[in-house]
Amino acid sequence: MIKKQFLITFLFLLFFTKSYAFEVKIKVLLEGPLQGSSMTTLLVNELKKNHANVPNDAVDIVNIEIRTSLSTNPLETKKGFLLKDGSVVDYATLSPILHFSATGNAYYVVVKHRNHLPIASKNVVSHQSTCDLTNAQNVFGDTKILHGKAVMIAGNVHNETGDMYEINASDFYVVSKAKDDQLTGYIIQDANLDGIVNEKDFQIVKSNAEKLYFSQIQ
Ligand SMILES: [Ca+2]
Ligand SMILES: [Ca+2]
Repeated sequence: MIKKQFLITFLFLLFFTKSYAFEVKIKVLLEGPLQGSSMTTLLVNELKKNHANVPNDAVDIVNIEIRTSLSTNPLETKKGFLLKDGSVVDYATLSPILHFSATGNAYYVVVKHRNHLPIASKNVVSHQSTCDLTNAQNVFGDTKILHGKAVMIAGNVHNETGDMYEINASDFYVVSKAKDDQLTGYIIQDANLDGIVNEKDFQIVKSNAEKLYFSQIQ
């Protein structure tokens, strides 16, 4: 009898205290490779050299952070492949639903990329919803609009400590040198992600460095 009561109590607690892992879908665009409504996938073969299970429509790798506030450190970070339509799939499982181990109803979402400025959600994003960062209304702070969509700003090709979240003269210097050296491959100076550093990258960085774009999210 005691055992039965214990079991009922246990099941009751299990049911009513059940917590779930936070899940979210992401939509985000990178300025560099964006052409019209989708992004180019010219680095896919470079990605395949160093990563397994790379989708054929992968643009690059991004990191997705969830936070309890935009001014605090990430609670958890997940790596994903950004696809040409702006969706993000899990790096390991390729699921379009990103499963975090944190439990909770809603978090801020931050997306980071190796040579674009970070982008963040203006509000918390609910469990099992889509965080659409291509809609400027959903984006924290100033945004850049291209082809009618909010984008992550390209050209942060020099992002060492102290210079990490700003596109400035250092980025301009770094891309100028890489252009002169005609660097190719999977390299940070390739602002438009087409596998070569040339005049196109130079112009992207020059234009954004002149505007001194920076990210309030670190
Ligand atoms: Ca920089
Ligand atoms: Ca390029």
